Amino acid sequence: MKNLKIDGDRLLESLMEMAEIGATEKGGVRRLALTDLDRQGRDLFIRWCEEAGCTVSVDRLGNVFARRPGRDGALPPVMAGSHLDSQPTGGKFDGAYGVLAGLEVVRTLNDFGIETDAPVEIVAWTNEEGSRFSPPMMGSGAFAGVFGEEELLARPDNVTGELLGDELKRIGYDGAAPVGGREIGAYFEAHIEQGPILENEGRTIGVVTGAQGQRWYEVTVTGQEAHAGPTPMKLRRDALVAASRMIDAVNRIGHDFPPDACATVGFVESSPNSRNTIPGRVFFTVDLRNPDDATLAEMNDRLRADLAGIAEAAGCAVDIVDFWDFPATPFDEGCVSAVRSAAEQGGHSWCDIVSGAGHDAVYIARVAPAAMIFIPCEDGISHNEVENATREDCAAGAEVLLQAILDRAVE
Ligand code: HGY
Ligand code: MN
Ligand code: MN
Repeated sequence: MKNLKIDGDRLLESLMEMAEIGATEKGGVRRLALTDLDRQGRDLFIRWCEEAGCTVSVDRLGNVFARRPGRDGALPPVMAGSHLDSQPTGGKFDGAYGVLAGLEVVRTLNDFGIETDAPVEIVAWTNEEGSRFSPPMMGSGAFAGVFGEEELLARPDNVTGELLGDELKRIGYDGAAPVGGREIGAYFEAHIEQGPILENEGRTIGVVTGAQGQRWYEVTVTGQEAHAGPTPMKLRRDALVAASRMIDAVNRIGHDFPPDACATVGFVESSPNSRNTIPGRVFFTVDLRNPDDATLAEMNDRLRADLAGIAEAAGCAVDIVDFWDFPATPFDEGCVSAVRSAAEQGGHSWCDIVSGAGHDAVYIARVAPAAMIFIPCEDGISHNEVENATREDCAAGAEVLLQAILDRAVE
């Protein structure tokens, strides 16, 4: 079975057809979690899985599982998947590649009439991105017992306030299957790297050994609304000026803990957002990351100290809420070496790599042996409509996924 070849053209065609759902003018994808477009993507995925002979189930949080039977149905399934939801200005490959590479594995096993011992399941997790509804990785997080179902069903859309549970019902993906509570033999997730390392190193496969830790915060700066004309500069308590200094301080934290630290402010709301009123309130988010937990803790302390000092100097109040976090997460050695051997035997150039992004595999690693396979993306760009990956790299990643799955699904 070492020489099985997946069908790269078929994989790319499926990726491009999926990318038509939510296609944007600049060539990207906007398929926010639990919108009608997310429903259309799920429906298409399910149709393809059923055409490939899979049995599909949906759990109470909308996670979609497509099961290809194995010789022994009592064995825990070997699972492959990722997510179909995207960022607002997302790309064609983030998430969809891992789901459709899993489908390509099933299609290839069918082509060659291969029966595995363990069942093989492809999964599309609900709301990995955490853009419309936060925090991210909700479906996999609930499956792994990190989040409670009721807590997630009550989460509001970050802009409109619509509740996740209502949207799940509206699109018809409030499934009947229980969330989690069942064994997974092994979980593999293929994904674009979303950074520049593989491309810069000239490698086709990233053998992902783990993911860096993340901490997300919600910051509210409170000053005083006042008239932009009569209010003397020295009497102002301008929340937006204070927030802008804080945002610069966040960026400096990212630079002050080299070589791996990352620090980002991605969401900002200023009120009352009127041209001739001094802003009295600003809400913004902070995303800190580092592969080392102790350094991430230092970054946290620095963040709190810097923002408190800036607020005081500006005569404003600042409230910092710890919103969500997960520690640096190593993947299962056995699964990682299955990926490494598959890359090696497939003749693909490879290197070990730590994931800069969070992925569903990070939560599934808490309840099952898990690992990831990265492929390069053009210029390392992702969460951007220009996101791109080559047919050859997509095919190589799917082949490695196939062999890693066979390594665990065939005794
Ligand atoms: O934010 C992340 O790392 C991922 O895209 N959810
Ligand atoms: Mn992703
Ligand atoms: Mn993403």
